[in-house]
Amino acid sequence: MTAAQKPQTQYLKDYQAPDFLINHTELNFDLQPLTTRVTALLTLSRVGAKTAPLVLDGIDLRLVSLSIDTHDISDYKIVGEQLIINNLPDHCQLSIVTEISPQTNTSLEGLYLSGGAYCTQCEAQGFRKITYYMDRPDVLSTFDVTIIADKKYPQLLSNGNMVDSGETQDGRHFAKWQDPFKKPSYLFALVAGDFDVLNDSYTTKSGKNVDLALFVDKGNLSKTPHAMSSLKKAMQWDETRFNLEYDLDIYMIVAVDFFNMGAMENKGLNIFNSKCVLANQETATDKDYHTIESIVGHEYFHNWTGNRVTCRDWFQLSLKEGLTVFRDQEFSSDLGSRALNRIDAVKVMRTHQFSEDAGPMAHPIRPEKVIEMNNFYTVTVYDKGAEVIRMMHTLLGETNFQKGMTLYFERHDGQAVTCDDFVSAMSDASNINLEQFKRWYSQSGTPRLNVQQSYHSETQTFSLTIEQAAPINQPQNDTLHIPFAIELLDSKGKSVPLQYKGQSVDHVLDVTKATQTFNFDQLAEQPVAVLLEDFSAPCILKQHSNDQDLLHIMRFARSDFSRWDAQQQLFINAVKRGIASKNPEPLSNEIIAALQVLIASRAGDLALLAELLKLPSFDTLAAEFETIPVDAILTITQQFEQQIADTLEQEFINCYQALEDDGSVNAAAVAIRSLKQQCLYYLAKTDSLSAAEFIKEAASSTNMTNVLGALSGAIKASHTLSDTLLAHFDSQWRHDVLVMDKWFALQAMQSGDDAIDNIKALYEHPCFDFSNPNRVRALIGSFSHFNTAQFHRLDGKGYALLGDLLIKLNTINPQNASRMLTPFMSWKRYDKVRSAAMKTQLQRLADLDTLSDDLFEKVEKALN
Ligand code: B3K
Ligand code: ZN
Repeated sequence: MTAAQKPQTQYLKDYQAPDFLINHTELNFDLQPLTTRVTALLTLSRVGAKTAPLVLDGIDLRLVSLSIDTHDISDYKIVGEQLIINNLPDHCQLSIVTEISPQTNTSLEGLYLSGGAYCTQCEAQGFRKITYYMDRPDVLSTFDVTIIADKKYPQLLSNGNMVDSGETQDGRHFAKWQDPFKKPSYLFALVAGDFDVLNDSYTTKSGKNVDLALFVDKGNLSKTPHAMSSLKKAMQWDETRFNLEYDLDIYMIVAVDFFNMGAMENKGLNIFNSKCVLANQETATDKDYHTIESIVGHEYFHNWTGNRVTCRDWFQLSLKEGLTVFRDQEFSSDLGSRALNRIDAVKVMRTHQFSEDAGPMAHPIRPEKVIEMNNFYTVTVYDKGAEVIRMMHTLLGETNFQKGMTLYFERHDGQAVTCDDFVSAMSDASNINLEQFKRWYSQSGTPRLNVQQSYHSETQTFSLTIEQAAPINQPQNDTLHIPFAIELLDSKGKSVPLQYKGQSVDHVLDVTKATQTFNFDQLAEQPVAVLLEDFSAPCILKQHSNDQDLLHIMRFARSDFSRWDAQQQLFINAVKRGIASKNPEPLSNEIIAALQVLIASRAGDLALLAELLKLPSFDTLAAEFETIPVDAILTITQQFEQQIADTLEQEFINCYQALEDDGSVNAAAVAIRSLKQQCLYYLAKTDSLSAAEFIKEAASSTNMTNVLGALSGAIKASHTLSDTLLAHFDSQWRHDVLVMDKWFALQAMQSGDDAIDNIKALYEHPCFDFSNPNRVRALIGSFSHFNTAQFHRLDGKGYALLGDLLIKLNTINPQNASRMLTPFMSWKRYDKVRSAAMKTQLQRLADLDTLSDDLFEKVEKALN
């Protein structure tokens, strides 16, 4: 790659306000598969220097004409991906006619035609593939959009309200939409297709009627009620908890099959990946139901946190994403189990986010430099971003936090702002100083906390000394402001009041120094400390808890999250001991006994109980080691699971039989199914006849949660029933590609020497399609993330499978390629043979003549 070809890096420090505003945008689309004509009429006004040219972004566009107030313009040039126009008057109407080819656009960015419908994806910088524009989030404009298309696309949709529609003279038809709210180009959307529609309505708390419409492929109406009811729950929740109401007369969601991510919050016209909308009990699992509710909520919540107040520049992405993830997490927690939602969020942090933050793609939640913006829709910006908001919520409390939100909207409604603006609103509304706290926005890496405990019986004093150690592999490590929540338990398991010298002490300790000691007195015995309760800060906690303390916490902590956390730590300790010793000990009797008590009790939140029975994932365990001992982790976890399965077989059978699943979708039934599945997971590892019977029974159920539980349990245990069950599933579901994705994901889990060849053979399956991100992720994403033994084969065949795929995707869909690359990013953390084999694959990519910016940025970082 020559210097001229090398992708350009953009820096936050170089931000400059725009020289022009686009007060109004009129767009006219004449939709044709290979030649869609886009006419843009931009009402411009100069706000920068008199001499400044107008610089518009554009990619893959054929410029047909450029005129101003009816005169053609000649004083322009196209340099790379920019159209530069000199000598424009201070106020003018610029007309730009371009042509694009939606049918050949496989990047799924800009305007594309797939699965029989036209649709758009503009965030972050896809609008420039539609027309020349100031494609940056701080240019806000009102939009009028006219869509003309063949009648075989009966629905023509865009943002805002439909103001006109009818036939054209040549027998086609049109619709005209107006969006009264100013928005940046990334929130523009257009859809043209032939859909079934579920209509509904919602009355806001101030009495405004909002039409709701959910568009899906023909024949899918029976799979829409859950998404619609999720939307109404989200609308109501945002009114109750955040006092935020919807603002347009109509809210539309369109589900499409070809989509690069989950969904997109375009103003008034959300576009969703069909897998995040469609669900009924036969085709979707309970987990799918939960995901749909959460994503529908997330996109809806963006209407205020993202659309009404948007980002000044893309470095500020966490302003809307971190905050909106926090809001969707709270939505799920208020509606369902807070503990389980917290556990899920923390699993993501401790596995994906911590590993990103310690690897070559580490970046602060507000990145400072970017080559390809699409590479920064990361677990760091989203999930760590949400943790940062959560910490502010912990420091301020709900009342002050809501005051901060109100002030944020008072100050910034209709604006494009920065993360600093958000923190200022929070700080000003609460009178809490957040200056030091702001460092969370600029520092990458996971802070490590070393905690020492000491107890002095003479003074009945207990001390906790917390030391902030530098994150691994990260340069900057200024001392952070960390809310560190604790609970102290006495030997009977009672929570003891926190006090020192006659003053009560808040259970959230304000850690602001590099080393800080907190004292507590009036303690007649040494307490057991529950540390970083509810994961109150995204840190790695280094402590030396013994198994006795962990068992005590697991039994008595007030936080369900912390009980689960202690259980995980017990397993982690056992795995580490096992790996360190030549003759690994089995799990201790105490641990087995604790599990036995849990299963026998079948009490409390059964879904939490199911979680408590699970060993930590491979990724969780891998995070404990500098060089990941792949084989040792796999061997020891298999041994432990076999031990649990064999020792507690009868308990699992009893539990499985005692639980009655009535097939409904309420929380109690969902919890029962998840516990039954966990029992089956272990039972599949035994030769018990009951297991085979249960598997057959569940696999033939009409509830997808049960079917998938049975199949995945059987396959992971290499149960003799696996092949028959998989073949049956294929013949039963071939007509439904979303369900077949579950089958591809199961196939990806296979073991044995021929696993790679078998997986490759599935590329020929009639349902497989390289240009559909769902299919690719189901098969190869599942393989590279979850089939640890096969992906990390010592002969390198697993890596080559992914490498070959990435080379193919580099041209078809760079965004998807870049996401699929992630497992290679941590190549340096494996043993010599494996890391060399992974590096070979990265080098193959680096050597390509035409490497997309998306892959270039990650490959270059990984190799340097
Ligand atoms: N804002 C979109 C993500 C856009 C991704 C662009 N590569 C969905 C969301 O976070 O709600
Ligand atoms: Zn979002």
